[in-house]
Amino acid sequence: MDLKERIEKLEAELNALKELPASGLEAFRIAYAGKKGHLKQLYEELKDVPNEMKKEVGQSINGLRMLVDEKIASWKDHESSDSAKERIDSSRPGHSSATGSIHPITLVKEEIIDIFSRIGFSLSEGPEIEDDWHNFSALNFPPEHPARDMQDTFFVGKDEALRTHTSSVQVRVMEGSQPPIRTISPGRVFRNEAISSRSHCMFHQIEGLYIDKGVSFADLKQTLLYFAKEFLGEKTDIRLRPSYFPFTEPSAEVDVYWGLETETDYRITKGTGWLEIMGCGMVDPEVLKNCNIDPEVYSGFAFGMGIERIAMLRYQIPDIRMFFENDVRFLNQFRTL
Ligand code: 2U9
Repeated sequence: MDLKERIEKLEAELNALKELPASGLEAFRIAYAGKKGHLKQLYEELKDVPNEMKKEVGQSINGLRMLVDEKIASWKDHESSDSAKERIDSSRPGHSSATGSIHPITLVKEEIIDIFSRIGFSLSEGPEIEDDWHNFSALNFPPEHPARDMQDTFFVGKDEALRTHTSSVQVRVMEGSQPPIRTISPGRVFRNEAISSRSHCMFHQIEGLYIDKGVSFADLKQTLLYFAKEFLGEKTDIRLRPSYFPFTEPSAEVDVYWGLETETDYRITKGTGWLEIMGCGMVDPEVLKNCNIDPEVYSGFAFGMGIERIAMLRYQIPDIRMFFENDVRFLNQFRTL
């Protein structure tokens, strides 16, 4: 076989070779492009080709060399991706993804729900957009009460507004069932107020309601004392100061004894040692009547607290706005997972 024929044969062989031969890439490279490979041999023999044919034969060998280079390059890509797969080290530690933390409002809310559920309170929730009846009228707010004003309430329609308290949920519970009723309602409420470090236009409340035959003010005091001791410790004491709400009569503000040991105690209790944590009272007979419960047969108490206020005291958070900024440096401090 002369040189030209051998070149053509090798070219045909290479063109027919679609897959990397089983012997592997290095064996192929040595056979074709190695020191003693086909190409080397052909270039050696080119020396003896008569001058007038050298150019043509030389170009054929160059073409063959390009074909070999192309094959090696394409199989190299293949081989490196295959061997990368083989090189996966399954003993290496995996990537850990960041886990979230539970929001302090949720932590405090769940703790309060837990304490009341231990003495038989059930959970009730309701809509954030309420009508005038459930948010105001059923709760004995007189027609001219300032809370009904645009300046205090966010209206979303003629008769609908964002609820200003979760009492509206409890009106719905009373309308839908007869006593005994023992329920607590946590949720978001909205008030058209200027935002500051102490108040926000959106915050969370948790309210309780207990209606049955013979429920008295003594039951209210004892229930709230139980809550204060469970939440703040066995030594905690409470006191009730007279107050006023349209939906309870009599009404009271509840203080816990916080202590007067540090400068902070002086500051937050205004030098008294006592700290206000919630409001309460006996449900006004008018409210019971509005919700189809006979005030001649039943009586009840109710209480309400702002969850942000309680969480600020528990975790010494100085500014209510921190709850709603979602700054991970703040949120990460409440990791319970
Ligand atoms: C019904 C009848 C009565 C719920 C009550 C309070 C007193 C109270 C405030 C605490 C701080 C609101 O978040 S706050 O601004 N709440 O003082 N809430 S009695 O009384 C009810 C509830 C439902 C049917």
